[in-house]
Amino acid sequence: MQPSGLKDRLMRGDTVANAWLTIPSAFAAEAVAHAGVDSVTVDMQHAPIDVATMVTMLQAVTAAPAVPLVRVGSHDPAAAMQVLDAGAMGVICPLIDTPEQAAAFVRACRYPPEGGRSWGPTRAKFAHGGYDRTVANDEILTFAMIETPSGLENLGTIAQTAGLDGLFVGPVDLSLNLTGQPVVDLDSGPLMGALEQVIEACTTHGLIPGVFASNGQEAARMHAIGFRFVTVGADAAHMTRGLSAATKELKAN
Ligand code: 3PY
Ligand code: MG
Repeated sequence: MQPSGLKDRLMRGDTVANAWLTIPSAFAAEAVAHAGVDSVTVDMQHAPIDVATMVTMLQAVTAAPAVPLVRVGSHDPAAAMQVLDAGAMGVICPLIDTPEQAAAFVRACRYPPEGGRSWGPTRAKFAHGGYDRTVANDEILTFAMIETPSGLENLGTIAQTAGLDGLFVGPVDLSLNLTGQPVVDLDSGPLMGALEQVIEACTTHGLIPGVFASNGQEAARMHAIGFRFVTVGADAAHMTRGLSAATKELKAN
């Protein structure tokens, strides 16, 4: 099994640019994976992407110089196991509120004796040049999403979960929970304090600090406060912004 190198880079302290896929299309995934990003995450939580389409998207990413990851839609251990068997090299799990949920998530991503992942890397073995229990346990990235008041409250214990690699902030849900609005405001309000708490928990417990950002400017600000696994935006949003700017440019002349 070929290591992806992504975990190693993150553990060494590198910053990684991650793109977010919401369009259910292998071609869109391929284009995004060639944009110079280090990793690409297929979003199975909010995007209209079914399992069969997700497989074609992972295939497209695997053929490009970017590492394929998936955000699963639920805490069901079967969801994490299925995307790993399909070839994801890491899993982001939404809405982690408790250390028990974090432990169950990590357990689904690690083969025994470290965890309870069932053997069956049906596509992963072709995608990664074979599949090996110990290499997979070392290489597969696990990110628990912090995006609720309970997640924030339990940060200290969630961060101590054995086998967890990183915390990944969902700033939109976190803002919705903290302010009543799904609006990311880094300049006023409680979000910045919450982000700093997550960075501190990662520093204390040796975890990778990850976050979603919707554009380059926001990503740069997240990086400046300490996040190193940084999403630089989602496919559909970048497409809309680019085309909208081009249309405005045309019509301004
Ligand atoms: C959030 O910001 O809540 C996310 O889940 C990012 O996709
Ligand atoms: Mg969210």
